[in-house]
Amino acid sequence: MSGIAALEKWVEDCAQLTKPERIVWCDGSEQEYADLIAGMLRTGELIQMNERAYPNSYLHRSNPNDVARTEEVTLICSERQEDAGPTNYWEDPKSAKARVSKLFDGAMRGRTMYVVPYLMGPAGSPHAKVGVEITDSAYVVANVRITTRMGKVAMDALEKNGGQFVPGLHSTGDLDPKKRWILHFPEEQLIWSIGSGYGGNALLGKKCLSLRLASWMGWKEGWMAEHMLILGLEDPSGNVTYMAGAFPSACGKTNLAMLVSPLAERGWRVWTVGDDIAWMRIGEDGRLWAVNPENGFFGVAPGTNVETNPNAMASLSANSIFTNVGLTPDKLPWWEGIEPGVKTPPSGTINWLGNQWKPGDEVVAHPNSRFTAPASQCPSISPHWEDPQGVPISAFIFGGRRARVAPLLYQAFNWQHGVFVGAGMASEKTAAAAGKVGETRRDPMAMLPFCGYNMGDYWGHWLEMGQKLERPPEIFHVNWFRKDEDGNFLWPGFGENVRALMWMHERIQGRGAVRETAIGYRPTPDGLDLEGLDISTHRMERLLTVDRDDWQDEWAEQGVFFGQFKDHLPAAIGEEHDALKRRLG
Ligand code: OXD
Ligand code: MN
Repeated sequence: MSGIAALEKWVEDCAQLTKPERIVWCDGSEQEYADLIAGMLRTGELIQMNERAYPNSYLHRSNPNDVARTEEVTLICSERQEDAGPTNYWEDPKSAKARVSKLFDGAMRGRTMYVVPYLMGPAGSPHAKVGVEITDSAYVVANVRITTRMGKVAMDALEKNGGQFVPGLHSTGDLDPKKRWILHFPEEQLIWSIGSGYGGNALLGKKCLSLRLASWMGWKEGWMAEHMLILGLEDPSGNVTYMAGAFPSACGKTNLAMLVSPLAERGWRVWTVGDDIAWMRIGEDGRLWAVNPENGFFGVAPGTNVETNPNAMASLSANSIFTNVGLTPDKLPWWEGIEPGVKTPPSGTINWLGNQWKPGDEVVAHPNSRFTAPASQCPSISPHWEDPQGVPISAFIFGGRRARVAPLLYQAFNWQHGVFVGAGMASEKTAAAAGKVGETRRDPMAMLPFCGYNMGDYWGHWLEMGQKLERPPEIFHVNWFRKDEDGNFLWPGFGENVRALMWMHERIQGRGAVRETAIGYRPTPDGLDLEGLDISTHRMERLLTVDRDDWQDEWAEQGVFFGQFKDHLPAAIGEEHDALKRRLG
């Protein structure tokens, strides 16, 4: 939509439909935030945390039926079904609007309607986009204020950009899962979401705008919106090499983006640019430049602690909102793994449902419990994270969670092969989406739930972008999660992953010891810098092995997956699949 008049008209139309008691335009000020918080403390939507340990921080407990993204009610409502493709749920836009507008009818009766302008991307950046979310949830407004640049700054950007904005209508409705719908109208660039107040279902700037609608825009306009962290690897000479990494939800993007290097004394360290989303355009120099459209983190809490991710712990130490974690009697947050080695919470801890925790209870925090924290509080935040033109990307890292099959680390032969590696990605399902955890599913480029158009065309777009780039990024694949026969992880992970980044850095420079395998170049067992790490050559061999039988099965599964895209599957992906077969023998 375009123009202040269009914005006002849309707000009026939404009010007529949803019938709120009052309308509040949010300006993003401190006072407004303080008033919102005070209101939610009164209603019990928020609980104040220990003010000394966690200043200005709050706990929210969601409805127990509303704890994760719900993919089967997330629809792409493109005019043509084939533009949504076989991996998206689709409905004709007219029928979706007719059906779901009945649910919106009167949904805000007795409630406040907040009009929330927000900016995705740094202020003044040519990459930035304005969104306006209408919502009846004060909790959503507070989260949007942390995770985006919200209020006046967005209205100023809207004025400067000629009035362009992406409208998103959100209501929690009655939180009945049967009346929950997250609808995307890509041709119109419009979002409708009802029946959920949680994460990517409700903070419409995140998955809905910045990935599903933005990926469609990028396809039409020649840029990329990806489910990727962005990090900078500083080498001993002080140079920083930027890399973007696609991992499925809850597979360690935040941890990798905020990695604390055990080799910092030798001059290797990691800077954080973003932990979830990258918008990338081709720069005048022919390289790919990335910005993080977000202003904060909506990270998975369980497993986060001072050893696994000290930078996340520092980020969430103030001005944060916790969702569905436990609460100790001292009003501190508690989740599984919050203290290294500690399995049970202090006595008197309340679980995520608001009940007294007792020994034998399954969990204290919900597995998809989250922290919402300002990115500016992250000690490793890059000095360039708000550069309007972004940072130049030298490598893409694809990865997933796989007990077998994928080795610790390998490099694609070239761009086309790398796109195939991304298209062939698979990972064990996590608690970030509703459904069964642990099953392996194919998740190309970690975009399965977020690609707003036909994934076959999406690979075609990747291939085309590669042709336009003078210096396309090198493409790597990692798997920190490989296990031995007894189910133990073979690789220590976390900070030690810097060693994989260092190998990538060497490869980007055209150096580094490799062995060619059927799936790509892998390091030789002594190719990784393992100084100070106690890990045997035998173990490294197991981590790096490419098992022919496993890969033959993998090849067959990939074939079934690719088959559904029919004539939308780019020929190059088919060629790479055939070539893999030949190399496997
Ligand atoms: C997220 C997700 O919340 O991917 O980032 O689910
Ligand atoms: Mn994500």
